[in-house]
Amino acid sequence: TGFAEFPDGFLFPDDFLLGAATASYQIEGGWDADGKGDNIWDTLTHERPQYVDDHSSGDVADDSYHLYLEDVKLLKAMGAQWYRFSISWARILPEGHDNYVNQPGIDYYNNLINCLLDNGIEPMVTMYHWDLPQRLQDLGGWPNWVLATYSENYARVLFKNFGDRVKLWQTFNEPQTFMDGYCSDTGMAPSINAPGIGDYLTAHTVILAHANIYRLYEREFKQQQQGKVGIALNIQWCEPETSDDVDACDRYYQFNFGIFAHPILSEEGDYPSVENERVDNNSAQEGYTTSRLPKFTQEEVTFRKGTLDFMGHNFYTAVRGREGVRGGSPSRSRDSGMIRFLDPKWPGSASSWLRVVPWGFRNTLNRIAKEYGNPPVLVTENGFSDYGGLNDTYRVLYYTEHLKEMLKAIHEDGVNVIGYTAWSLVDNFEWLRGYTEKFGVYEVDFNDPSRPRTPKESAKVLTEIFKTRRIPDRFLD
Ligand code: PNW
Repeated sequence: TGFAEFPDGFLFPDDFLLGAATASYQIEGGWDADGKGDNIWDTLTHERPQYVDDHSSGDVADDSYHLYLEDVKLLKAMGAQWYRFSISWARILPEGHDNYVNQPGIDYYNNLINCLLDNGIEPMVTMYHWDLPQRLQDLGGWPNWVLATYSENYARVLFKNFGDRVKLWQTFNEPQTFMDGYCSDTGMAPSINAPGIGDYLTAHTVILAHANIYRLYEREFKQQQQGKVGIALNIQWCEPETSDDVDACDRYYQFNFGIFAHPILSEEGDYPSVENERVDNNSAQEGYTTSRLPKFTQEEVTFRKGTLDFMGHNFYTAVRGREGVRGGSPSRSRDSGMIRFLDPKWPGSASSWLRVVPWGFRNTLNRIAKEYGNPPVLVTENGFSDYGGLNDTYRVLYYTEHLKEMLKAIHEDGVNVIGYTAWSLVDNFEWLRGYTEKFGVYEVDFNDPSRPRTPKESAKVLTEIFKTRRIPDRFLD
């Protein structure tokens, strides 16, 4: 039975949450306001501005540190039921440690959270969206396992101060992406060139930290606060080049999604076996006495298994994959033994990596459901980049096509997706691309000190969808 025959299938389930997302460094500005400490993106943009396409920074960005009331107005106007934002660690703990809490930072997020709740919008907090306090980077950053303890201490401050009102928590945003900050000296902050080593050490610490934070919540807060804790993992759908390349795509998935999901959700509670085997073998061949992929103790495995109330998933695009070895020695790419490339037939965007492949979304949601026992999934990012303009026809199509694929996964395939936030509420600092690529559904004028926000066509269509809770007929085939 074709979906088109069941237009009601394009309705959102009654309790399904619809909203939008942002992240602290990308929108807040106020980089040194009221006692905030430096983080690794302050350092990168100030010391190595040439790394960013337009040599810009998040010093002011959308100035949401001062204009958060405007952001809440936009959300309210859209009919958003929830808002996913992240907390800047160094705004709360300028030194990274919990010995000193910066009260103006606490006040800022209290004001934002209270304003959201006053407007009937449920807050979801991401604890870490890539802006590590510089003081912790000075100690080695994520490759240093002591950060699994320090991030638990940071999380305790957040639960204590905000947990009476915040019920949805994500520990980490896209560790697959920010681990790249430790495998290239021209990449994401902190741009440390240790491929095939720094990235795995980062992943290891993040997995330990995630479990620490989940168990901390369980021990000290959950009974009283009744919230949920998850993590946001991204993955591109991998479409095999030929039927001989299915395994290559499977390894792509295991090396980039399984690396985090498997230790948390699988029966073994370990890295995917194919990853353990390949990295151990390559390491030995390369002359390393110790595998570049760290090992978990049995105690850690037991402690960690099942530390997830929902799976956060960020979906943007797809790649094609085939068997083959590419990448320096050592590197994660070489370890995975697959070659990824982009299909020129897939429509593009302003971002070199972002091709529009909506069916990949349905496939990915099905894959997650199958592999991990159909956990509740919150889609916490999905969006499209262009170079700006209010008539963002391609963004409108991106959203409507992806929402349709997601609804098929829900209604036809039985995948347990329970919420969705569009990336992003507003145009913002797009990391190494600066302000050259736009992801917002609201346009922001970065040349105007008051940073006015203007709805694009996509904001209007999402408003219609959020309010009618269905895909408008004109977007149905
Ligand atoms: C996400 N990919 O990063 C981040 O969470 C956001 O902060 C960012 O602004 C947004 O997507 C757009 O880039 C991604 O290669 C980076 O598939 C790369 C990919 C996906 C997400």
